[in-house]
Amino acid sequence: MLTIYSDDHRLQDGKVELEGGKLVPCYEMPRRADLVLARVRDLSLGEVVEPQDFGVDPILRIHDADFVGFLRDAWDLWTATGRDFDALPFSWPVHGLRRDRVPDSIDGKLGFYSFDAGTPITAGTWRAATASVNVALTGQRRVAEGARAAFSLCRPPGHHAAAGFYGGYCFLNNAAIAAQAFLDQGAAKVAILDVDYHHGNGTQSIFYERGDVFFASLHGHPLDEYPFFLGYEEETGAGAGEGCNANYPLRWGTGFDRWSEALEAACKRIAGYGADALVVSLGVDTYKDDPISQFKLEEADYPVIGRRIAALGLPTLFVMEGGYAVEQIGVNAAGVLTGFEESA
Ligand code: OKP
Ligand code: ZN
Repeated sequence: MLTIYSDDHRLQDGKVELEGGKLVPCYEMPRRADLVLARVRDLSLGEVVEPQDFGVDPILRIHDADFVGFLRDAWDLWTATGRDFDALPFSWPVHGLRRDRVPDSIDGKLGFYSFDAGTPITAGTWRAATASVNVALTGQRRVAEGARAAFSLCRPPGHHAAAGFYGGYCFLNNAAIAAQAFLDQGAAKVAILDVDYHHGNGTQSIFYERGDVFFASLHGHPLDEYPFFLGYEEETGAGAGEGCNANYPLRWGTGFDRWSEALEAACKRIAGYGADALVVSLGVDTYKDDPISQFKLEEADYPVIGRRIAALGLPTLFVMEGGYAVEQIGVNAAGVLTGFEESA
């Protein structure tokens, strides 16, 4: 399988995130992508190529122009206030507060365009996030041109980013932008399967009222787990998108027996939808030793996931999302890909 990778991911190297009342070192670190790439090379999974530059237009097919402008300018606005450390928000326009006015203050803008304090904006964030989009789009192009599958080794991840806000280590929604690119190049319907431990709230919200993208997600139950405020089973889509959203929330402690039943159900829904292409939001933070997650998947489970996805028989783009048991991330991510290749 072809892998797409850019060294520019290193430009996103935040120092701290707010977690459980403390500022702790960022879990989402450059070494994650380095170890996935190392494993891809060790296994000789296939060629590794650099991304092409697709510019800002495919990003604007998914994200609001004001939000994209904010991400591009945020670091300059932040440093103009005399600060040279990472930018984190601290106040948000929640219930009853005004969302119809965007503050001039960079601190106000950070809160306006984010949903958590775990996602630092740094000097290199815009370049890293746009490179990650190009990694996704280069893989998408190869699949659209006839490859059975490709692996976009995206970093930073994307599935928590919505049309107009960032968070959850995500700035631009790589998987959503790639799905839209399939449609713009002639696909009638695209499915997105999100197997990351966390609910893909951004991806769901982007496509919630659309019938041309089916979104299925297996994730920690919102009653238990971040991002807490979306991802219930009863969220099935709205308007033209009614019936095109499927959530499989699973409680803390879920092991592969229960998880793979949900995968089977999600795959059956995707098979019934009749997509022309599949985008997989590939997070491996479902692993038993992940430091921020509470599922119990084991190393041997990941190739099984890949085989089940391959059985859908769809042109498939894998897009890297989460996974924070860093020393194991390469083995588990590549495990999915080799499982897929064995049965493709
Ligand atoms: C990004 B992706 C955990 C704090 C949660 C945010 C997690 C973002 C995960 N105690 N911090 O879905 O892997
Ligand atoms: Zn995750």
